[in-house]
Amino acid sequence: LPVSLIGAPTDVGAGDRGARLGPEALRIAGLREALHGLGLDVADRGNLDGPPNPWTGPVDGYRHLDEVIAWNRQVMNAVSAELGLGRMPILLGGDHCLGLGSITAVAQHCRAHGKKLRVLWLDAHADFNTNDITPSGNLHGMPVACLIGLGPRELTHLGGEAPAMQAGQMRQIGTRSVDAGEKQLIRRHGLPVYDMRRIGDLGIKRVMEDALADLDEDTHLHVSFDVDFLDPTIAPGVGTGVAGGPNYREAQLAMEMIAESGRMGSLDIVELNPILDRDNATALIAIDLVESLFGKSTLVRD
Ligand code: DIR
Ligand code: MN
Ligand code: MN
Ligand code: MN
Repeated sequence: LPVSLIGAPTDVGAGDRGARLGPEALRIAGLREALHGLGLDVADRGNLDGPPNPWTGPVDGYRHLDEVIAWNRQVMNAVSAELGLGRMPILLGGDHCLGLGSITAVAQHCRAHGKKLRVLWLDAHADFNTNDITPSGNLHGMPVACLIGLGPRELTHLGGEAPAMQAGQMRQIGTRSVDAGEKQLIRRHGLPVYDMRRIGDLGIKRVMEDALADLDEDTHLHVSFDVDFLDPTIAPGVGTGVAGGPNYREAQLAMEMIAESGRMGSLDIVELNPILDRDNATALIAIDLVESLFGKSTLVRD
């Protein structure tokens, strides 16, 4: 499948500024060249345009709601356009509020083509807050709630119909920071979460086998890769790093197993914050893992 890079240089949904530089950091670290080196047809569509970050406080439990809506519309339209061309969109964030626009577009594409949707949410956080339970008002902590229909109408109905997906179509992996209200909401909605405790119990291999179970030829797999999924000792360039994440080998095995499923149809790479990074090391490790996602392996395997 040919792939298209879409930059969305914004941090309107985050609690720290700097994720707006994520797309350039990934380009400078050689994302296009790495994918090209795997034999892929890669087009870089450049960056989307949207409102600046007003850097103001929460209103009704939301920070920068209008700006988050505007950026997500841009992302949804750009991702839709690439899917319509038969290309695989790779969203370069930007903060994780943009996962809403990206996945809304993917869900519409699946509906139109009678495909099943599975979303892998690789993240230290559940991103399942709503305005009445959020500790911060930051919308990068709310996209999963919006996707299943909990949130402001402009976000839950971004694609016209709501919800874009059901909780049961998602698998969260690597979770280790969940707010008090989020915990209750996860339980109430039966959101499938493989937290770090579960990875400790079962190992990453079993967890990925479970998360990738029951995919068939008609399944579109969307991977939403929040770079803070990784342990902060190997990926310091993020705004909200949390100790106790997957190490390099666990992350690489997870990515290789996703590649082996053969079902990935779209990808987000979000929350990279070069301002907080050391020598662009987090962009480099993200690219290394994305190569694994696209099938790079040490040996020929069959
Ligand atoms: C926290 C932090 N749960 C919040 N969230 C995220 O503010 O809602 N950090 N997503 O990356
Ligand atoms: Mn398709
Ligand atoms: Mn996230
Ligand atoms: Mn996160």
